[in-house]
Amino acid sequence: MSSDTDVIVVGGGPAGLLLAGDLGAAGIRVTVVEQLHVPSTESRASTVHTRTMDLLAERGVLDKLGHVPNGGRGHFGGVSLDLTAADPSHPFAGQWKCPQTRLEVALADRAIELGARLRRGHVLTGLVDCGGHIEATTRTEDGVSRQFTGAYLIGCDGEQSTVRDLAGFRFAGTDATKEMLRADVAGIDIPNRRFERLEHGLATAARWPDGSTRVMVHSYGATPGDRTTDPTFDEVVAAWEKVTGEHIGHGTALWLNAFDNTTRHVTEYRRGRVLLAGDAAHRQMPVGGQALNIALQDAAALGGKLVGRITGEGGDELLDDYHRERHPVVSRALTNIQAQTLLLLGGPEVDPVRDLFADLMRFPAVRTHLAQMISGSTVSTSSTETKETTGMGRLTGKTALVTGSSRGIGRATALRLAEEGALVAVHYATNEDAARETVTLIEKGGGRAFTVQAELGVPGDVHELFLGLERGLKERIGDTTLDIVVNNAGATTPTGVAPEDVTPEEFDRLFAVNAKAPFFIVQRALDLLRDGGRIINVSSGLTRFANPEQVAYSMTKGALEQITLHFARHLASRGITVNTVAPGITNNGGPIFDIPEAVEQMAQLSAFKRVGEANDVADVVTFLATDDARWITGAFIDASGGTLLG
Ligand code: NAP
Ligand code: P7Q
Repeated sequence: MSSDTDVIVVGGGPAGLLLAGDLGAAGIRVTVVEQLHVPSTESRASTVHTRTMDLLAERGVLDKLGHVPNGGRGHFGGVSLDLTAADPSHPFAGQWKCPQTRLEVALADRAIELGARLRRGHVLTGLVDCGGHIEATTRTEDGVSRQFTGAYLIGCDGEQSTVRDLAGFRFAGTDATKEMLRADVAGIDIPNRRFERLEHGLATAARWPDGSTRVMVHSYGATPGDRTTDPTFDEVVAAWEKVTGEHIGHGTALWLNAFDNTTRHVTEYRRGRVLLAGDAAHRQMPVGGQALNIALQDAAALGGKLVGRITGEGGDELLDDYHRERHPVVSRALTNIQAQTLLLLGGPEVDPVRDLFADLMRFPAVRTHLAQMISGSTVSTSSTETKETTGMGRLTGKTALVTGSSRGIGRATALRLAEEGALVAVHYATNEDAARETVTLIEKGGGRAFTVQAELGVPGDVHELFLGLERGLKERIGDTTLDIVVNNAGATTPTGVAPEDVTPEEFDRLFAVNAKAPFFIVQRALDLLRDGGRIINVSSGLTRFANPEQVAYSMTKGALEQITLHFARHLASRGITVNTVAPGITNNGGPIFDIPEAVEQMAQLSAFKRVGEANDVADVVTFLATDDARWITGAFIDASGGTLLG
């Protein structure tokens, strides 16, 4: 049997149902496949933040929820924080309480009213991207398999997402290092506790209206080990006793659960016709109740883009906008959740940080900032925006290409330029993961960047580079204007090769990557560069410091420096400056910098008796990129910590 639909949503939790309703409202045919036969009654999230309240109100869902009580003050990592600080005049300022089960019922009713089809009892077993459409195969309990076809398939299938696995999304992050146990216990009478950090761990107890008590406990240092099942009541009893001294073993466990601080985030929210939203796209520790809120905010953002795409308002760039919007926001949320986890579950060693944090939280601006981040407010939470509004970013509105910025000096430079507000093209040759990590680091800091792949030193290299660069710029700023070019990528020769042993092939390779490619990059960039632009060539102190083993490499750098001299004259009429930065030995994260004896030896070459750090050089490059360096052109800037002083 086949069932044609525009969008297949896998997972009938809050994110999938909100999305299905939004698509249905726009007249889009949507089928939700959900493995559970009946909605889950398990006790899950209940905190609803301001932005989510807005989303629910806009969709008429809030009215269907009945009374949604205020959830009182919030906290940041257990340090009390009044969330109304995000925007005290907002009608939904603060946090609100609604059990996830009730929310799911209301969202499902709405989705069905708006024409979505909800197919329960279907487990997804396969999906195939057929180019023009997606085919999904499901299996029901009685072994019947069924096919659904749709233009797009959305994985809203939670933490253990099958869609994520089947479609091959990369789920990058870190494994758990801390575990917390939770239980609802009947028949005990213990005092309520709110995130009490005691000598041996953290304890929370809250009496439910039905008389049972929700306990949560972390014994400092407790890790999940290889846990695959829920904890036993005995485990909870033992941990509770260790941390609080109270005995609860005579009670009856109604619900037992463990959670940990595994943190993962997909590197892309879209792969072809498959997109993810909610816990399928990110896993985080459930502190502060952000997961449900982030999931609903994902779904709402995706809904708008999908409607635009399917009704023909825009092309696939709309779907990539979804990734671009949500990835940085969620990355920041994951960072704040990790910080909160440390503040809550770190042992006594985090006490000074907590004290300092509590001290900082006395400042209204800090409270507002944190509360906005948690509330999902649209009010500026990104440092780029802050820089734009305060005029702090020296490169705001500018674009930059940094070749070889997957690692080392190039990565540090990309990060610094982005911190100053530039949109950065992160170029790499083969190390895609590292280049993506550079982009993620930039986005975490509130900046903007994208990757561009091209191996330099081979035929067609510069053309390839500019195809990627121009496409990336066009998608983001609508044109291909370039302000800053940093020729940083460089091939080096292994140490220990005598000048006598340099082969013609090695010599040609070095020249192709280090001199020829930068020349044609500059030539090709001339059409894109705005007047007042910047070209910065990363050479080496070895053009003025003899090291016979590096003669061929140094010759290429000598050639590179000629670009600076001649193009500085050529481009001065356009206000474009061209300069050379010459690092000495610089820690680029390579293995040699892990050997203390080698580092000690290399350090002796600098007047300051240390090796350079990538940021030492990146700061110089960044300075040259700013308007502050407008009067410097054709210069050789020694950034070697005085290595050339002799
Ligand atoms: P690195 O850590 O070795 O990284 C090299 C970067 O260049 C990577 O992003 C790499 O991309 C890219 N790259 C290398 N060969 C390439 C090719 N054929 N085509 C395209 N991209 C290529 O570099 P680094 O040590 O930071 O050095 C950066 C610049 O500073 C170089 O020009 C170097 O000569 C100069 N420099 C370095 C030192 C030092 O001590 N580190 C000293 C003086 C000057 P993948 O990741 O994809 O491979
Ligand atoms: O010694 C360098 C040096 C080197 C190397 O050792 C080997 C490597 C990492 O493969 C390539 C390399 C690139 C360089 O630019 C330098 C360098 O700049 C340098 C070295 C030793 C003493 C002074 C230097 O710059 C002033």
